Amino acid sequence: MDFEKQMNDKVVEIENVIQAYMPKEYTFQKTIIDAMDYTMSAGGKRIRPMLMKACYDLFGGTANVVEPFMAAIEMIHTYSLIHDDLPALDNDDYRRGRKTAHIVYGEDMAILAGDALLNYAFETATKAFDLIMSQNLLDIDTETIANDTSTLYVYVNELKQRKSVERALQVLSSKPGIYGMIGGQVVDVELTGSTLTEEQLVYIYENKTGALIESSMMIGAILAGVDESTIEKIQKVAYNIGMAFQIQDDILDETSTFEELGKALHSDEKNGKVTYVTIHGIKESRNEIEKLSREAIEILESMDGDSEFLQHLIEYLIDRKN
Ligand code: GRG
Repeated sequence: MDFEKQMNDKVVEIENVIQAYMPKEYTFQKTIIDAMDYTMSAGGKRIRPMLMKACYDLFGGTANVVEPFMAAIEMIHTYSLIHDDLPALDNDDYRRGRKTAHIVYGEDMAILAGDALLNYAFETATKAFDLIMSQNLLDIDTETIANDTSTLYVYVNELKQRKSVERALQVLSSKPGIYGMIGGQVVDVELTGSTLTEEQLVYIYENKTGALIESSMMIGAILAGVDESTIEKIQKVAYNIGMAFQIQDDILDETSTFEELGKALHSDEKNGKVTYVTIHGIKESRNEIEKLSREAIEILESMDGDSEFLQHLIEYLIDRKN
């Protein structure tokens, strides 16, 4: 099957997963449910859940335990976009081809919608525990479990899955935080308008953008039950993808069109931001993207499993037009 068709099919699957996990019930707080849904349902490439699922598949995952995490990572990403567009930060009027949340719902509701999505992401991810409960083993007394090999087998298996979900939750909660995305965003905001050292620029990119990409791919691998050294390799692949993705984002900010991007161009220049492109120029930036993605593909090739889709996805990401 050609890559584009495969990718479109996967986006449809992801949209269904996201819809299944978005909140539906409300009473007096309806506005916040609408505001959350407004930016979530505006589309977006759904790269993070796609990378997560691709890693889960690559390492032999076959269950639906990954689905609440796929929805959760997109909720966290969307919260960051809503907050990033606020007047106090980038002050952008368009996102994903629509007026931004604060323009439509007001600044107060946009702040709350971002907060709500971050919180709901964790409510959603913890639903993974319900999906791995094969039966209520806690109701069976310990002696019965110990003496019955088949119950013991189910028990130990469930325990392993619980450990994976716990580990995935740790990654999901730490990567968007102060040692990840928020850390990168804080430095980005503080140093806007200043000249940056290469070290500061790398810190911003690996955290502001890279952390969520790393968490997506690591969670897919963790839930599939891989060992530590494989998690480390996947983290390195994700690191390179994150850096390349952000440099490509900088290039698109200078070279794309409003129609393709679904948001205003030259926002870095408007906000006085130094980027990889302003420091190194477009040609060198493209070479760096090429190098980072080649390295990522080489690591994937050195690993067991069929990573063809993931490799095509990396190529698509570095060549993307939006
Ligand atoms: C304000 C809490 C807070 C965090 C800000 C993610 C972020 C950190 C800001 C968003 C703006 C930005 C340029 C971030 C870098 C990561 C990036 C390129 C985001 C856009 O991701 P895409 O291209 O967007 O995947 P879609 O709309 O396709 O989901």
